[in-house]
Amino acid sequence: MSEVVSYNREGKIGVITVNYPPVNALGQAVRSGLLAALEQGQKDADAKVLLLVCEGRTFIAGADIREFGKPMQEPTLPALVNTFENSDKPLVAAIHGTALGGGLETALSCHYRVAVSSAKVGLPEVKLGLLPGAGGTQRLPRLTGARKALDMITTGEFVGARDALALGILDAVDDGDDIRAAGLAYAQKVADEGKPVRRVRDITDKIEADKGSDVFDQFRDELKKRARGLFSPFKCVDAVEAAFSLPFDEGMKRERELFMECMESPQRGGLIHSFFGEREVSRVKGLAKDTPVRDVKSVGIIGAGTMGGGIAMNFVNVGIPVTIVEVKQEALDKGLAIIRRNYENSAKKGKLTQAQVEQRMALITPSLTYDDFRDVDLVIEAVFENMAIKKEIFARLDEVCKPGAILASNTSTLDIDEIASATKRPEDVVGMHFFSPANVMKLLENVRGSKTSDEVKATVMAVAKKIRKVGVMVGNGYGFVGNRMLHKRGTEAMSLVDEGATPQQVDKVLTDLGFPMGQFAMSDLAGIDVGYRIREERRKAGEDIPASWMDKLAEQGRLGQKTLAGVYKYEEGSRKPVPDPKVEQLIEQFRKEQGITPRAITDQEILERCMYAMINEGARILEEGIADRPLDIDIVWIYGYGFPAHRGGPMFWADQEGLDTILCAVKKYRDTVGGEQWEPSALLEKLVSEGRKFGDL
Ligand code: T1G
Repeated sequence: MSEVVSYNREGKIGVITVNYPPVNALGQAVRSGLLAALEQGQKDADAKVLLLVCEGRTFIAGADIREFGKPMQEPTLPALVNTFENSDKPLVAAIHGTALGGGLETALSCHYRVAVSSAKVGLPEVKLGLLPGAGGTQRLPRLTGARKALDMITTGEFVGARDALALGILDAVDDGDDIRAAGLAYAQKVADEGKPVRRVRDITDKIEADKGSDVFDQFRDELKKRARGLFSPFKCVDAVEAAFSLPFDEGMKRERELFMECMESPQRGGLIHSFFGEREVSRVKGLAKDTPVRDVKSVGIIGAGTMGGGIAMNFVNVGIPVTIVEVKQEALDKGLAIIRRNYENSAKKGKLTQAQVEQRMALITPSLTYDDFRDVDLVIEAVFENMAIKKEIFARLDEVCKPGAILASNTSTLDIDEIASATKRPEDVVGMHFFSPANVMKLLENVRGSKTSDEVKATVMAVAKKIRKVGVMVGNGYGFVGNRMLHKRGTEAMSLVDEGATPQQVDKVLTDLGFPMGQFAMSDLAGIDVGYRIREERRKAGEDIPASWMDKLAEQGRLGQKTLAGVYKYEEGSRKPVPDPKVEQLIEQFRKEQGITPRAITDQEILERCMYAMINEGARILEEGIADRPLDIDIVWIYGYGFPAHRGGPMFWADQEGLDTILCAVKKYRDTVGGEQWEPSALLEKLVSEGRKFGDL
């Protein structure tokens, strides 16, 4: 018998138990173990009914993703589930935790399914650039009908046990939390009542009901909007449609063909890289697993503006009380009013009850004095980017906060060490860079200063997990990882427009690549004044920052979406960027003043200059150790800057593009465009000369 699957009998019930931590994934050992256990159960004359149950925290959470891309080993999953379904003894699946992907498909090949009420089921393969490849697209619609099956399979969203019961996916839900007992009781009932083998493949009423329906085309149209540029969601619809147009076995064949097409798509590689990357970034290089973590049971926030308010919501959302300090009462009132409005909007959408709104608002204490920070465990400063003001604040925090309190800055560019130098406890100072809107964006760029202690680093990574953010630890340097690379892309985007491109041409190249919005639409969202103030700060600091047509927009009060005019113009109540002839005139005027003769610029040049400048900078960031691994950069960009996850992030994408191609282009632009951003990174040169990739680092 295999180590990971066991068989025993309890009375008339043959019990097949999977125990393969952490999530009982269907690796080769589990698949062959299941097959052997099923065979044993078949042969066990005293076993009238068979029960499939799992040890640990969850039922099978899918195929073993780590096996993808490697040669497929027998038994294959489709063969296994068909063998299960063909069992001539009733098979019951007992589900706890999450029955996902191949796990749910295995349960669907059983004849009855029972779950504890806390369980969830789902077919999230589409999130990995795949589709359910072991019968999920053929069996699920036989239970739920076309629309619900399409919804579950094209979104990958999980469904709770009670809803799954209502949908016919489950046969029973047990209110207890002992899945083995619940499974045995249900299997006993099947045995006692002599319930027959019931194969999902034979259930056709829902198939007949939706045969020839236009729901498939409706989903294709809808996916054109919500899955723009993605490959597998459309294949999911094709596969489910096959269940309504082909006999079962041919439908299974069609599913396999479509599954293999998804497997071969580069998007699968990008999405799986993102899946594991999101988990890997939580393991910080050089930080021991058992590094002590401080308790963070109360938080202080300085500034009730857009960032401060959003940051506060993250903590009260998980029940951590927050004290917000502002300089003036009206700023405080305005900030809290925005937070309340955000929650009430969620309540209007049914995402929160009014009681939950009040409960969260009750966890926020407005204040006008730092003294109210004396007992908090963590303080996050979220005021606008001015070093002098930030140092003043940290000096004050140093006086009032208790020993052991963590002092964090939400700065998006400034030097953490310089901020820390304003205190006598630089080891307790760290950057916690949230992204706007802070209550929505998943990324938290945690910035270690040169003196930040391991305990503080481990604590802010744990805080990220606690407030449901993807935390990435990065080093201290201008713009850290994300903004530093964004700045290079921005510089190239600006130059491309100076030289002849239009803002909308540049933005279209980026949205065609898969970004939710382009460089200039993003500037309009963030506010033209934000970039303008940073440039003015740097000019005041003596840096030679050239004039730009963007400054003229700011000086004319075209600050972006908030003034319904920036690089684009906006209709009242709409976020849709509309090219504005006035801006084109302004840019033409600017070119004249700069003596620039515009030229035709290709989309390929725009792609190369915007993306390769970022990647060259990403390589420098790795050289300097500001990012420990290429995947840290990838996850920062996917969760903080909308880099399309199906391309795996900038460094993963660069490997797909070919580092030699990129280096060649970098050198071309060094010689033609110029600028320090086109000096090839030593790391990039080294990898190319050794025929290696970022993925090899
Ligand atoms: N394969 C391999 N490893 C997996 C895994 C999987 N399916 N799921 C999780 N892990 C690892 C994960 O990397 C982490 O490892 C640890 O388990 C805990 O995960 C034919 C083709 C189950 C909801 O897409 O959504 O079936 O970092 O940190 O927050 O149709 O993991 O500790 O080393 O995420 O509690 C379909 C993916 C596969 C589910 C648990 N299944 N997993 O969340 O813990 S494709 C999925 C999840 C398929 C068939 C097809 C979540 C979770 P480490 P975690 P969690």
